[in-house]
Amino acid sequence: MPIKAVCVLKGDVTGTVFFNQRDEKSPVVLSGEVSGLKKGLHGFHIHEFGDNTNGCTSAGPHFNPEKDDHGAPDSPVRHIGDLGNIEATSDDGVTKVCIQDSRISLAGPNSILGRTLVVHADPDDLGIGGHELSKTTGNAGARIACGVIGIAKS
Ligand SMILES: [Cu+2]
Ligand SMILES: [Zn+2]
Repeated sequence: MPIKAVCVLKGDVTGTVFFNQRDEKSPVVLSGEVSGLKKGLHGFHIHEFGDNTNGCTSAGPHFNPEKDDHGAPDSPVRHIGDLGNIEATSDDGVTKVCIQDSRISLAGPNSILGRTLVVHADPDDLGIGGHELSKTTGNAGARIACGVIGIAKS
């Protein structure tokens, strides 16, 4: 039974991202788009809480049930919520989101349902930038849009 989720991003930029997973053991496929980004890389993460009461700040830190350091999506050492970057190829255009990830899930202990997807102002340095924040946030800067990931109609 496939599982589907959706997130509507709101803030300085806007977007919609769909999540599809064939079954609990399969990778999650993200597809969608974000409009209005500045040209360049933008950190893209699942944060722990689905709480937006004080804007994207209330979403808390990166979703990290295994208490690891921040890292690249393809690194064995990463937060579960670490999805790397999305790249805008021009200013204020539409950026396609096309990500497949095997660590997040839509069910079980690594489920991202009810958590927050965040887009950042700056590039995620994937844990290797040498900044004091590299190992916790990738030094990705401000949270410019976010939305809670909810169950979608299948
Ligand atoms: Cu983030
Ligand atoms: Zn992280």
